[in-house]
Amino acid sequence: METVAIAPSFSLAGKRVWVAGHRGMAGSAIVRRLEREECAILTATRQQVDLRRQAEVEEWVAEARPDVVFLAAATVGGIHANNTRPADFLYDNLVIETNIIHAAHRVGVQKLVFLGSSCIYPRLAPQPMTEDSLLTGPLEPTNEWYAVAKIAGIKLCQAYRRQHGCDFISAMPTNLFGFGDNFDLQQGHVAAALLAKIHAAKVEGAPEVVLWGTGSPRREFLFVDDLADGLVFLAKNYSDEPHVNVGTGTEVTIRELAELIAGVVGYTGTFRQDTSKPDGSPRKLMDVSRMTAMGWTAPTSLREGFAQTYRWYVDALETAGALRGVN
Ligand code: GFB
Repeated sequence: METVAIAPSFSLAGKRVWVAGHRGMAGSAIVRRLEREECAILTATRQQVDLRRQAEVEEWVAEARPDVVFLAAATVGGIHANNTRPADFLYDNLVIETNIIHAAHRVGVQKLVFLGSSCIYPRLAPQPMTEDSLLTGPLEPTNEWYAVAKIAGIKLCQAYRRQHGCDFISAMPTNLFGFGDNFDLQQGHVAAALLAKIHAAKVEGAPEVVLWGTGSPRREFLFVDDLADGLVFLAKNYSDEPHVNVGTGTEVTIRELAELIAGVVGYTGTFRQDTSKPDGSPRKLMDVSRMTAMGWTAPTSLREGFAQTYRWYVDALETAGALRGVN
């Protein structure tokens, strides 16, 4: 097994911790996790700071003076969103990470954790994908814009570490799901889209649900609250240049995912594949031996994670329905 140097423990106690992107699925999970630490959590709304505007970011960071930053702010989406909005995915993500990383350096942030993505690896990287497979081959075309921006973020952290001695680290989450996901059928990722579609089919009594692509691509899914726990673990225990994969090390086909979600939702209809829609990467499975060697593994099973997410989703629909009734 790989050995990874555990850094002398970095304490969050008494620190001012900025979660950039706290309204998003990953950012809000990080806030939930940090509530168990003895730190002050800082957040900024979009009205307070447009993270794409350098002057606004620098001004806010200079005033807020965070000691620690979790950089979870990003323009994200599923395969269709990535494929059809390449400028948003490249521009927004490059500029957000550049502004925050540079501002963090200027005010002397003690620790910054940058969030990347498993799509940084080559489309046909050997599986499971080790951190070392970065930049060894061509990217998956449906999300290369997002991937290029995230690779730049890793390199920014490494460059500021080398040139300025900043303790900036990068974590690469695998495909995520959980509370606060984007359940939009066009823009969302597969996990949220299938949960929403399968729930709607159950409620409407529809006999079948359409899945995009062939159903055979393989993906790894991590419950977002487990991701947040892994990120806090890394903030405390890791301080080095290489980025670190955060996943479960297990995978399912898209078809198996649909069947698992149907079991959670209680849907008994069938699935039809729409092969006019893209498959994307044939397989994306993380090698998580660096995290495992440091002593962290994801605690929540796929079924339990989806059961919790489904309960959250039904509650959110009911709350939205009740609010519509009031207004
Ligand atoms: O999560 P997802 O949209 O993106 O999953 P990626 C796409 C896979 O799920 C493809 C299939 O194989 C699709 O054909 N699929 C089946 C569906 N039904 C659906 C559906 O209703 N909606 C969606 N969205 N897909 C993402 C990147 O790639 O990986 C992100 O787009 C990020 O930027 C993430 O990097 C980690 O897994 O292909």
